Amino acid sequence: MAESAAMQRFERRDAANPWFAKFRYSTIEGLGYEKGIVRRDPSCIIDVDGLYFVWYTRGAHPCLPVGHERATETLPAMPWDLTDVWYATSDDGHTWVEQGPAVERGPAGSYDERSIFTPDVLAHEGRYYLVYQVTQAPTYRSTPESIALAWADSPHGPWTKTPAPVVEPDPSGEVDVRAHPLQHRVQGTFDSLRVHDPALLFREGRYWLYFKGEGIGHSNMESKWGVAIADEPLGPYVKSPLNPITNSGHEVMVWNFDGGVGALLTRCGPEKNTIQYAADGINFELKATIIDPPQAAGALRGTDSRDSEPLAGLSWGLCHVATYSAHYVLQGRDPLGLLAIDEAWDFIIRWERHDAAPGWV
Ligand code: AAL
Repeated sequence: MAESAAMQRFERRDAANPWFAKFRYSTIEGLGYEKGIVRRDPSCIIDVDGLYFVWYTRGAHPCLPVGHERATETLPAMPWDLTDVWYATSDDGHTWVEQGPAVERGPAGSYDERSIFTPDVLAHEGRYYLVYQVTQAPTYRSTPESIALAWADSPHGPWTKTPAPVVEPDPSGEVDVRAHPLQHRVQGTFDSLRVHDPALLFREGRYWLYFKGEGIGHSNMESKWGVAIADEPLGPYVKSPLNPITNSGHEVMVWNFDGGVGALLTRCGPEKNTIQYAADGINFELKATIIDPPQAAGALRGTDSRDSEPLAGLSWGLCHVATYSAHYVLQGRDPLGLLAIDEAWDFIIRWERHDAAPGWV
């Protein structure tokens, strides 16, 4: 019997796919909406002796972001400009207590003088590692961004920064720093302008630093991911010759599973809103197409999810609501009360994966 083109490529129902996920959202205490304060890009969450820890971008700004043309030493260009990395703790994952700064901007002239943002955390062999983005002043539309790292013996710090960034943009391409990346003189590779959204995994005895690239001569909305690998946690990190290792995805969310790496790709590219898996950490395969994933998600890290189900690394966590977030118009309803917000200060909410009622998938 003849089959339509669609049915010829149909593999399995979502309900029968262990990689398929649905998500639901709730507001949280302590890191929620607050005029004048930006909180965004939460890290993964770690459980240290029964207490949850999260790190995130935090800025106390005199006004909403003014754009790169009007930014000054005190006026932020973007929500993640003029920020530091703060941390919070929680007993239950719903009520969070903001503890204060973890890693702050460095003095004038240092590699992280302008902003520190978008952290992720790795707890490994009794030590804690934070990876995050850094910028120098002044900030223009095509100012480069790098990834730096700090380590501590306690999740409360104190944190020791590496003397230099650990991942830098690829040195290809040419653009005036004040111009838009698409007004390039010479097009560069996918990560020639900025490296973003670091996430650090330990696997096969090495440190795998996944990141998102923004390229000279490329749209910010065609983002792709790369990976840089090191034998020691503080580096040196060497970029994979197979980068970019995804063709889609925005903020990086990866987890260990069964010796390989699971990934949640959102917002950008032909494979946006998918869950993927790479048995070797590099060659990703599409496993499920999903709807309404968390934006800039951080998930509860398991101690060892190798023998559990594929999405054990994606059980619950935090994510942010930014001006572009789909959560603002969640299927025409507004369960989080977000439409009452009149100024776009980014804030953090909770997501959790949930099994839909039979018949929904
Ligand atoms: C986010 C991330 C990175 C970018 C900015 C802050 O969504 O992709 O962190 O630099 O936006």
